[in-house]
Amino acid sequence: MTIIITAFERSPDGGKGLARDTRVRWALEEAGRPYTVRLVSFRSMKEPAHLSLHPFGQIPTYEEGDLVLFETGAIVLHIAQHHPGLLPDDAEARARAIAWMFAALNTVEPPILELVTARLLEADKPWHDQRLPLVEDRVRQRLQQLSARLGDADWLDGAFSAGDLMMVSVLLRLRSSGLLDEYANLAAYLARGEARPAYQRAFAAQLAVSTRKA
Ligand SMILES: N[C@@H](CCC(=O)N[C@@H](CS)C(=O)NCC(=O)O)C(=O)O
Repeated sequence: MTIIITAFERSPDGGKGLARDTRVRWALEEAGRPYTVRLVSFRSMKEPAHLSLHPFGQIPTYEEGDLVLFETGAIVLHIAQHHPGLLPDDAEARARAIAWMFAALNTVEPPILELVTARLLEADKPWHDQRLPLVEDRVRQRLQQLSARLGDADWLDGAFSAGDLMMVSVLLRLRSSGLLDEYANLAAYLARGEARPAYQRAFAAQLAVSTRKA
């Protein structure tokens, strides 16, 4: 069955891979599933046709036959549950990999998004300079904890899984902040994720949208 995802017609990051369609593309590439992409403008994302797929008017969405999904956690989990390569066969290891997906989205991503917001949208506020270090410290706290748990392992729990895919995707947003460089094992973890051929293909595909001729 054809898989269709949505992505920004013009990604605000200009193809740096930070828009969340990249993590879905990555999961599909890891699973070896072909897909097509419907590009949406910011305006059309808020119109009824897209809102019927995504109640919050965002990307990405995922369509496969009658199934329509939104939320990257749900989409990547769906892909991982239906194709080999992203979740271990052992039931307990599988549950732990899923826990890492939730940890990435619920525990690590929120302070990172707070930092992105502080840097991009609050730079002109009179309290910005006082708030920024507080927000950075909340990110550092999570990175410290994650770094301690990862130690010198390649991946979070045994072999690469959807938990790593989601964690690497979330951490990538920190690249420009320089905070990751304070944790050598996390920087190396990120580099391992980005070196995966499936990630490379996903990255190239999303970049091609930004560099295409009009
Ligand atoms: N929790 C959602 C977040 C989706 C999200 O924030 N998407 C962004 C692009 S990365 C978006 O569509 N932003 C435009 C908007 O919210 O209007 C997920 O993981 O899918």
